[in-house]
Amino acid sequence: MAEINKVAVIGLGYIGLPTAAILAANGLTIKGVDVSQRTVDAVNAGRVPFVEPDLGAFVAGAVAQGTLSASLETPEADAYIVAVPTPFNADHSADLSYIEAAADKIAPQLKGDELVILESTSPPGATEHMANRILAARPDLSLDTLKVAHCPERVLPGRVMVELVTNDRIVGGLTPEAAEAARGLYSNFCDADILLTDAKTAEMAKLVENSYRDVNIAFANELSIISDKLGINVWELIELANRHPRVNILQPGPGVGGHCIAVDPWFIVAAAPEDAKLIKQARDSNDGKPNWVVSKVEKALEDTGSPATVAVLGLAFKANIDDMRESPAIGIASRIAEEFASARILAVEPHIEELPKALQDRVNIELTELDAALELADVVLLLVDHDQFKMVPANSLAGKRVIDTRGIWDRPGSAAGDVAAINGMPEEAVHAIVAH
Ligand code: SAJ
Repeated sequence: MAEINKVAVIGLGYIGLPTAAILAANGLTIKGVDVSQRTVDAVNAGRVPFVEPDLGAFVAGAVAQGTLSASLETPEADAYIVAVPTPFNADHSADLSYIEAAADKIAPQLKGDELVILESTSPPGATEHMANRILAARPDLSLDTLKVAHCPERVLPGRVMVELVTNDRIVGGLTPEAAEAARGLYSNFCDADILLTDAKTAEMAKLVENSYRDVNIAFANELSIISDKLGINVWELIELANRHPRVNILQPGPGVGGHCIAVDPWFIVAAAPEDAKLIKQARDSNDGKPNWVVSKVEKALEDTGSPATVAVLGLAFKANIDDMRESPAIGIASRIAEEFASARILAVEPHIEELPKALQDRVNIELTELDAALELADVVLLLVDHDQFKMVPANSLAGKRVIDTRGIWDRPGSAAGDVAAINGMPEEAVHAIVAH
């Protein structure tokens, strides 16, 4: 196969853009492709249209060097990396339409010996589906020369630029030659092991990794509900249990968000509905956790008496990012606004300028600065453990009903100790700190 100098990265989102930028930083010429004019313009101006530490410097540098540019059109290239969304349909099966659209744009550009990589998280068989789509449009080509592989991304949002380099990678080829070629491309920036397999195993490995995490978070979430019922502080419980050398329980929260862990396990369930029982139960448990949080708010509002003001701290799907996709916090904020119509909801999210669309129609919810929200609130509902919230002085919670779904204050040795200890704090406020 010809040497790879020019790479087209299709989809300049949370994965595509970092991958494009790091390849460009390593000397390749990268053409980024996106359907959004706004994204294309931002990248061509050297800007990143979302928050990801260190990515800005990579993109600005590569654009200034002329090694990275973006366009709406798919160009000719030596290699293509498809990093488009794979949402799920109403029945939880995967929606492959973005992959199909990318394949349709790549097909006319091919000469025959290029490398086409699917990075998008996909159900088993999706890489083959993409290849079949290309070959149907280009019957003059075949997998004897065209190389098609799946290289699932595994980077953690917030640490993408580090983990692109340090995480081991799995590369699954439709042919061994495709896997080898993909390994060659990723070795431009990946310092860790690049492990070769077939495409279906690589697809499944990605889904299994995220399902493993989902199942373990579901366990932690179940423990938080049980502990609440039994009057046990779940954060202390987990800390203690984790002192066992072979126990490592994850952290409970208000539910599981993001575009990966809340989505990918469904692809396994859809592929083997009769057998994926534990995986499905974990999805259902994690999806059900927001109901439990809303019931906690209901109880706090009963105690407070209405009309009350509720500060909702955090809307992102996890700490220190601006990503709102599948965020349980947004669903919870929306439901509180709807179910407790007389309550005033003050949403605090330091990473955004305006309320997400899903909340804009709610008349009783407003985006508020942290200090103002804490001052006005009767009930403080902590949904995301952003660093800013960890700095909240314990005395600004005094006298309020506090529901700490992430355990940043409500854990022994952390701010909760301070909250409980502050002078002049009414006894009932101390008891109102909900242990779960
Ligand atoms: N969460 C908890 N408790 C925990 C850990 C996470 O409630 O102990 C929640 C988070 O708050 C969030 C959700 O789970 O709502 C997912 O967050 P995350 O940090 O576990 O994962 P993501 O979605 O940011 O990234 C995951 C990672 N997968 C694994 O760790 C196995 C990442 O490596 C993948 O690349 C990414 O999915 C992806 O793109 O698939």
